[in-house]
Amino acid sequence: MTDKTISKTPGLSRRSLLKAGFAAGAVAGTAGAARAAGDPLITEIQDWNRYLGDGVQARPYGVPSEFEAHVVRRDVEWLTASTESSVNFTPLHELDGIITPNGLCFERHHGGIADINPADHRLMINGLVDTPLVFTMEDLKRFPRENRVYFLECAANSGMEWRGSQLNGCQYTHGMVHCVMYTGVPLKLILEEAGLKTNGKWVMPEGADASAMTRSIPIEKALDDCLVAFKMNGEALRPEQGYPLRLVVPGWEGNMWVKWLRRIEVGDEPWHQREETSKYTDLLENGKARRFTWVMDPKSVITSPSPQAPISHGKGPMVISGVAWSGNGRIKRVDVSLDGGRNWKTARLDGPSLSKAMHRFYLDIDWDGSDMLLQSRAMDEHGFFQPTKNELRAARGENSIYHNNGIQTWHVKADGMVENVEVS
Ligand SMILES: Nc1nc2c(c(=O)[nH]1)N[C@H]1C(S)=C(S)[C@@H](COP(=O)(O)O)O[C@H]1N2
Ligand SMILES: [Mo]
Repeated sequence: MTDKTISKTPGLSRRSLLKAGFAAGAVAGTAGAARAAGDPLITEIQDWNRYLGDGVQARPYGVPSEFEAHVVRRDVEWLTASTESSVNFTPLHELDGIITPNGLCFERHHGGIADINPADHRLMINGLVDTPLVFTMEDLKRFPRENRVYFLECAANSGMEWRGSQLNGCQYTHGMVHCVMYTGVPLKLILEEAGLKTNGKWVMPEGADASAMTRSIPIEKALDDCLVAFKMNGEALRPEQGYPLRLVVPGWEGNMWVKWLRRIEVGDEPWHQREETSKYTDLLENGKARRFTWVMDPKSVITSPSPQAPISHGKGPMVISGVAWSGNGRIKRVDVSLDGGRNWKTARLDGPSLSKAMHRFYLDIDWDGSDMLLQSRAMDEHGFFQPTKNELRAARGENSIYHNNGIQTWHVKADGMVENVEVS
């Protein structure tokens, strides 16, 4: 193969889909090359070995090492008109395992981060209930609570890639997703406390922020696995994630996970709010929009190597790593291709396999130093597969932004650098 078989698309206007035609062979190598004799890091005493370090009062709330300062959420300036109604992205290429650290969870808000004293926060339940109720945070913490690990993905994740490969890094192409452990009260218990009327078929959560985010959720989902959560990864929700209270809607698009949750109305039909009509619907080729696309379909991405995480060690043993998730349940299998989708190997899933949570996969290879077209393809426990981007475009056209779960391709070059490309 030559470089001509691959297209790097700098803008949305130009898309060239070309043929991938090579196979990366496996050649044995060694990961631990012999280090030069007389390395001063071995033979000399270093400062950190000679002097005392900080004491226990130096860091009342711990932060990462100064050498990890590059591991941060990043935004794309041209993407949104203001920083208050905007988004930044999880640095997936720097993470491992399945849990996203709280300070690295991508943020998406429509009216900035609400600043709420929990003592002043209330949750109201009204509408088609026997007894409208208002809870304080303290009241909510007297209900039985649960701990659950779930991914949250914005429906617009990968939306900029619909018409061709554009952004160079999985942080930007796939970073509108995070996965944490929530502690919260099942929404069912709170609705039962108020007493659902028999014609109560929908709920509408509302946020206390300047955008007053509102969405319609069918009662079956509300009574199934939704949580009213106050903790993430064991500590209070971060302000960015809805402190002091957010709704957790497992497996469904992030927009429904209302942050700074202050009210839940029960009704007999959906409300058709802005965020479920003009936004967060998928405009099809025939001009009609898909209504209520709640579930996030199976998706995966290779996080390393990737454009922001090139190969720096040369050929030989290496770890290909990535994440996969599905709003339908567990991930059953992830396949990885080194040759743009012609041949597939089954990756190794590692770590907990939890329903509607992120899964970690690895493929351990011997890299022969030649070009690779890396792809990953997730399958969930119900047999749903990730489509290719062209299959997705054939089914839904190119007007859409939301729900792009197409297979991503990374072009790894002989020098280890990686580019976002498309193949066909
Ligand atoms: N109150 C409120 N809730 C909100 C939003 C918002 O702007 N206001 N944004 C929604 C969107 S579009 C997404 S994708 C998720 C993002 O959650 P995160 O900021 O924890 O990543 O929150 C949702 N809940
Ligand atoms: Mo979103």
